[in-house]
Amino acid sequence: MKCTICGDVAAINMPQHRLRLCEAHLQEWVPRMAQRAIDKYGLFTRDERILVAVSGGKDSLSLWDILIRLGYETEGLYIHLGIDHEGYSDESEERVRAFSRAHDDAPFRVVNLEETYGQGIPTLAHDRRRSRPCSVCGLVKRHIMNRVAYEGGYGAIATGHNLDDEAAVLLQNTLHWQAGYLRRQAPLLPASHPRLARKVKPLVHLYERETAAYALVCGLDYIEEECPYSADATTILYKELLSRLEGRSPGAKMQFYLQFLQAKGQGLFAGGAEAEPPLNECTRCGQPTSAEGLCAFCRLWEPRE
Ligand code: Q46
Ligand code: ZN
Ligand code: ZN
Repeated sequence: MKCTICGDVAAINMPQHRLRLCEAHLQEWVPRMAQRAIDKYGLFTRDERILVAVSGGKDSLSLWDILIRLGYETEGLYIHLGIDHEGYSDESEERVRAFSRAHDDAPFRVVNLEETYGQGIPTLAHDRRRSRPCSVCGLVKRHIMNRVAYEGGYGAIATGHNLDDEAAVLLQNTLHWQAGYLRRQAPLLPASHPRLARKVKPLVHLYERETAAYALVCGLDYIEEECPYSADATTILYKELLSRLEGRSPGAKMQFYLQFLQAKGQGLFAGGAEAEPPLNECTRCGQPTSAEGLCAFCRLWEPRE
């Protein structure tokens, strides 16, 4: 198998693009695809500082690497969730540190939940009697990302969601006709309040296997284990279904997602948006909340009666 551009040994075959690329050309092509998404959706400008949410996994570290290569001013944010299972959180943090060292000491900060708030996700979820820690975790991560972005004056928070992630969410939202979610699903989520940061996903045009190949050829040292709580069987099933479609018809996944964005741009889901509830300021942390008094994050840490 030969690289379509230079004829060298190809590292990846991408039938959906009718393209096979060698290691060197893959390292050029992937950042170019990200840049195209940044420009197409107006995710951010060169004047803005970007906070990159990094987990230590291949997608977020690839994203950070790509944004550095593209010359954007970035800072990594690692949230240590206190997940002990096989040292998951410690190991992940180590990969983020190693990435920074390998990239001329790229700046990053760590927010350690146990040190800052006294509890990690597993015990917090257990105390709050949540059967799955992910609902608590999502809330906590969103709050911290917004806080750090606001305090640090960042233009946007970038996450490593790829095309496979977005297509799986889209399939799920479509099968359940979740109009509200469909309306909000986009590569750019605008800031709805001055204290909430814009959320952007520069890798939405890239398949998971493309970011994985990129991480590999760039020699990124990422954590291969998934979070022990991440085995969400439904998402895995949706990804499998889409991959089967893709196998039969290369590009199916990409068309499904991109044509959804296009249809949305043309007004699909435009009507019927529920009015956003008015936002109050949390009396403790000041972050906007639809609740009166404390926001959902601050209520999490309240002692239970
Ligand atoms: S980190 Fe947190 Fe995820 Fe782990 S506990 Fe669930 S939400 S799966 S992206
Ligand atoms: Zn080549
Ligand atoms: Zn609060």
